[in-house]
Amino acid sequence: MTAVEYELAGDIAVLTIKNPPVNAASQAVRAGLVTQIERAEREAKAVLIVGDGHTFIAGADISEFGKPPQDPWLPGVCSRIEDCSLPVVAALHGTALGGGLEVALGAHYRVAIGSAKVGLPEVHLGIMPGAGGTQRLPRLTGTETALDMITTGRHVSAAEALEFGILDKISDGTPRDIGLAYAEQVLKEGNGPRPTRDMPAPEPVDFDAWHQKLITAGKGQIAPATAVRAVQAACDLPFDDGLAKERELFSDLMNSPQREGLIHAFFAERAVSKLPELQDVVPRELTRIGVVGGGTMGAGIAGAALLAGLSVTLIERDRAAAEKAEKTVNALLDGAEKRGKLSQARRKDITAGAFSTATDYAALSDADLVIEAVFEDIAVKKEVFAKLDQVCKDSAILATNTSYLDINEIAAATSRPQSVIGLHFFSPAHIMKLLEIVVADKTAPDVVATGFALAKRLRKTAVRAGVCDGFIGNRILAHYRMAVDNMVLDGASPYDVDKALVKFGMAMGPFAVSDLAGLDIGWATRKRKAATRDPRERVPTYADRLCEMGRFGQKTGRGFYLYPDGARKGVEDPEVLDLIAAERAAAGVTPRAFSETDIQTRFICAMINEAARVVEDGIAQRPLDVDVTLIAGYGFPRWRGGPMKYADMTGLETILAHLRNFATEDPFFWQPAPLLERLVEKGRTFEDLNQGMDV
Ligand code: T1G
Ligand code: NAD
Repeated sequence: MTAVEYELAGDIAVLTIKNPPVNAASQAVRAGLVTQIERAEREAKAVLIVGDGHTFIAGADISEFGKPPQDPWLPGVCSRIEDCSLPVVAALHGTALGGGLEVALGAHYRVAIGSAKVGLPEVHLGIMPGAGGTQRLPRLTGTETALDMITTGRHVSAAEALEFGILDKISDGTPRDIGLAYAEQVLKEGNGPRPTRDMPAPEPVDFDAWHQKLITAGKGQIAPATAVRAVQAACDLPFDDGLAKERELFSDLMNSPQREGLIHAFFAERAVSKLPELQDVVPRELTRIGVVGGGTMGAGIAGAALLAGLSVTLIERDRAAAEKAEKTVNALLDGAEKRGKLSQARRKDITAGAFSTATDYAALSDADLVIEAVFEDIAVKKEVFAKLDQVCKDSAILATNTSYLDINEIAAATSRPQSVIGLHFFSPAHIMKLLEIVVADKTAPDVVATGFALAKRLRKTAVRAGVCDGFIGNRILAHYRMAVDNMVLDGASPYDVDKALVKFGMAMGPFAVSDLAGLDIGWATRKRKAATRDPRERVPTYADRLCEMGRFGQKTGRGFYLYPDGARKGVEDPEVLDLIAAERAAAGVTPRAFSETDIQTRFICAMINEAARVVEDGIAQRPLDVDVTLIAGYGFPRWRGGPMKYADMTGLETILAHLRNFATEDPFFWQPAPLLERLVEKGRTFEDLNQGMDV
């Protein structure tokens, strides 16, 4: 099979790209385009380029990144298309992204079907357009629009693309038919090639302001700001010099660790849901969802399911609580409607019965799946599951949203442990991307498969986790939290810790996160764990003092930070520093200084060390599952690829050396994970484990 098929339709050479699943511009596609353009010049009067299957071209072939480049390069291919002596039309459907849009910009005319989308999403991969996109797009759209598209990477609808001047026409029909019709019209009107490079250079804008804005907004990510300089070159330099500047900046980004991190994240996010054991397993049907408990999580889960087109019955303890939950869900739906995420028709369905509340569990008799989100108390949960087991139909799946509790114990309260699973959503549940699918000892494969199918329906990133205290994410969180708490006890200010970690790229500092989630959650966990703690463990108690003062975080207006008049961004509070100083004195600690690097190193080493244990214990199946969990649920910078990728890129021996060094102060907490020691000893990496190597 050739990657670019050639066919003569009258005077028009039709070049069809065939490289499933997304027609990525692989070496075979690039070479095929050049060969077939040359053939068309000998045999035809015009050229049409279309994609076979679902889409035009989704971009360069990402799997070739990091490997030696193979001729012909995409920039040369786009220029060759533009230099064609015949008029070239590109007809778009599906997505024309990155190098795909650049191929279309190399063509002289562009048409699309109405559902097509175009974009230059390279910044999401840590790079920028590298095949003329930064030079040709602004010539068509003007500088501001091109800067917006290139620096956000957003997908633009066909209608917008027409308005921006990217498309010449939108038509109904197959891409081949609408493309042929347009090419015939071009020939009939006697129009020849119309190279974008010959269009006037775009007008300059305040590029320094754009650059500065994107440096600040990038939180460490450099690609969007770098792309600004390439667009600037389109305004300042002749076309060929602009292309050379684009190539130089592109190569810098291609060789950056950020590109490596983001490409890892891209493939890891797709690998998490591909579990060999589920390959031939058919998920159970899902139409009706039950939710038990309509508090913070239950209401959010109900909202997420309703937004995905499922019907929901929510159970609360009494009528007043049910009405309160109904209000919360409706407010959440109002918000989604305002943001254009919910159609009026669907809203009507929801009001007409797709959503209901009840206090009697019998209302769940026909539910396909029930998700429990009641208080985090094992006795309450067991009682709820025993009741569900009685009222729900035999095929129904019973899921718990517990954050920490033992799902095997919950499953044992039912007569159907094979149908019990953990579905651990994150707050706010209708927004956060992550869903941990927690598989208990007896959970059946089709129940696991149904969890993944639900996640797909809800557009969430699902990661398989095993049962332990905190599963993947919260278990690792508890450990790195302890590392930062210890640093504060030893002399660091929580505010400096937050600043250092935001600088590292975390979405929020850990103390600001605690204030958002509520300090009472950690307090309850510390009390729960107190009885079983290893006596060698250091347990900083200053957060308990804050809780005793009623400082539970944002919801009480005071936590680690102050939130005057309902402010969402906290203000530092000297009283908290005094309280911590008093705790240090009581514990006999002489405070010492921690630099920004000290804080970042301890934080990331604690995270990696516990993550290695989580992998060794089989709680996460592969290191990449940890990476996706931390990125999608815990604000870890995507451009660093996740903690395990970060560890590989830093060098595992370096991480181990840090751990051994910290262990001289606190041997219990910093004891290196055996898996990490083995990997270093054998010269292996976490990526080797991702690839299935046994170490
Ligand atoms: N290269 C290689 N494989 C790709 C790919 C690509 N560009 N895009 C997708 N795949 C694989 C993906 O790994 C998965 O494989 C399958 O296709 C289906 O993807 C010079 C530098 C197109 C919107 O960034 O955004 O052009 O897991 O599950 O939800 O400037 O994929 O089945 O084995 O995501 O329907 C710019 C990236 C590249 C687009 C489809 N392009 N892709 O979404 O399916 S850089 C992108 C996407 C560039 C030039 C440069 C999405 C999609 P498998 P999927 P989907
Ligand atoms: P919440 O206190 O806001 O809500 C719990 C709700 O359950 C209350 O509205 C209560 O009336 C209701 N309820 C209690 N017992 C009930 C019963 N027997 N039948 C029906 N309703 C009952 O709690 P939450 O924050 O929504 O947490 C719920 C669960 O989700 C917990 O297991 C928690 O660990 C987990 N979780 C919470 C978060 C979070 O950030 N809040 C994140 C992930 C998971």
